[in-house]
Amino acid sequence: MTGLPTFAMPGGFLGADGDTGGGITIAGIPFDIATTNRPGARFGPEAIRRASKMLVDGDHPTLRRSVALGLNDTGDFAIALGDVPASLALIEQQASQFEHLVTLGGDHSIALPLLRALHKRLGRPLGLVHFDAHVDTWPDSFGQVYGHGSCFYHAINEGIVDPKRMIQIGIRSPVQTDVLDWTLQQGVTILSAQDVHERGVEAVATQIRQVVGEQPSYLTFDIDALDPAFAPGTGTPEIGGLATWQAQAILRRLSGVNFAGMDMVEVAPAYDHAEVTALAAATLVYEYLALVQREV
Ligand SMILES: [Mn+2]
Repeated sequence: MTGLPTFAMPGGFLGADGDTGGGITIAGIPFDIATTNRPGARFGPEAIRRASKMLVDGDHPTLRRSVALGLNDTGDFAIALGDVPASLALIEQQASQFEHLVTLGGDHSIALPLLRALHKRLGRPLGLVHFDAHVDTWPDSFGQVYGHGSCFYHAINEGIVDPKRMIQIGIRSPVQTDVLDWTLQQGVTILSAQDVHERGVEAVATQIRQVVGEQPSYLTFDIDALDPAFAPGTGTPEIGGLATWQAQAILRRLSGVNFAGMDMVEVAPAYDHAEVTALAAATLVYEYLALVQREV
């Protein structure tokens, strides 16, 4: 093995540099003022990038080539400090410049402007594969309209996401019955964490494929879909969640899904231990990259 040891590599995700043009672009979004509980996800991008370096000392074990090849890391998006609506507008504007964007959050509110930008680019409603402990379809969070628990309420109402092609995986938090009922009435498929445990990863992957179909889809991954034992570093942890291996095994079974982008959100390093949350987030992004590169 030659070259720099992993810990000495450049600071981009998987050691990727700035824009080499085309392909897939990584961007960080250090934004967490739309959180409802513990803040801190503004430090997520930095922690995920640092943890990702350990993944580049060999080829992907099933893709059998380097996931870092041809990857760009454009750095962090600008945000408007202290201003949620202005930040969401800025995020949408910056996201619209990239063909295939993978973002490192940041809290989940960033998914709305990212989906808005992608919807404009593709000109049709998207399918959504949504890993989370929370449905994130609250009309507001304690009065905050664009809080991190409302991103998919807006995405559905704005016609950006087709709720009949939307599936949530890992859901288990307390939720008002009217919010849950509204979500189901839109046609969203909800798989609880218990469903995943009881049915197994193969059945879950099959159902994801059936729901999103062949049209373009987006992957949004709230790290709190994982159990706090595997991902303590997040703002709103809920017990009974997915094991890291389950999330990885489900993702690896989604080859062929027409993914047009991804975000990894809610990694809050201040509550992490031994970087396990950051490493889980980095590795799941790595699995997504391997998945979409398989289609090239
Ligand atoms: Mn969540």
